[in-house]
Amino acid sequence: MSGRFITLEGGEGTGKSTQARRLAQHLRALGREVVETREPGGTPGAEALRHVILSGAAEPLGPAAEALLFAAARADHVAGLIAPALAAGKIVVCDRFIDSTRVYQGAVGAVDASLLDSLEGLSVGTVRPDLTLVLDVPPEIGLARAARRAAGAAADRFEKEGGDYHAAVRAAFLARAAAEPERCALIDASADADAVAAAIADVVASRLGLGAYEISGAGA
Ligand code: T5A
Repeated sequence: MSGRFITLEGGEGTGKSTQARRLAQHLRALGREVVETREPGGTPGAEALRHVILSGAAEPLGPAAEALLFAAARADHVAGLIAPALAAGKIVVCDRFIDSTRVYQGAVGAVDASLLDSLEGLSVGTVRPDLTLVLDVPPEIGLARAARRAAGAAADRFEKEGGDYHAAVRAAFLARAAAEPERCALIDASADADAVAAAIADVVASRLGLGAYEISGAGA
């Protein structure tokens, strides 16, 4: 038995967490067993590394060292949660995965692609997404949303970067979606959360055959 692996990617505040939750609710309403998870994190070991990375403690070590930490967290997450869930026939919905490393550490951080290839092979092996939803909004909208949600909390290691950085992140995600159209679906995430959820459910139905969409009224 083999499940399906769906990842959500995009810049800060594009609505990945909101839509991961909405998609999981939608698939459960269709009678599917769903595991909702996120990166960095998802297992106790990976959540501990999340704290180290997002606090900025590893930033002075440089993007390559941060890539090593993301890969270590991912290896634990894949082995401890994702691979067993897929083997049990479940649908895994994951907020960020390998494309985030390729964008933040690779395209923007300029970490060597061959190092990232090696780390990806070590951390995920053959566990690859069946479908990647790339959520796209202009960075100023995404950052404003993230700031509203954080309501006064300090920006994390990546949120505090400047406008050029977030524009480069957006461009790199668009390039990844264009380079792998069979795996990736580009979603205009500037609409309201209900409309984005409906667009995602349509894509999941057409690409993976996982049910037709009915408005659940779940709210953002
Ligand atoms: N990272 C991660 C790397 O550098 N390399 C890696 O390999 C990995 C895995 C993770 C950081 O780590 C970096 C990338 C990131 O910078 P995080 O805390 O997980 O940090 O941050 P993000 O993934 O960026 O999550 P955010 O919480 O910032 O954004 P989301 O999940 O995209 O947005 P969400 O759903 O939380 O929504 C934000 C706010 O907007 C509202 C929501 O209600 C919420 O208040 N909202 C909408 N408002 C209007 N219209 C809509 N359609 C809306 N959808 C959501």
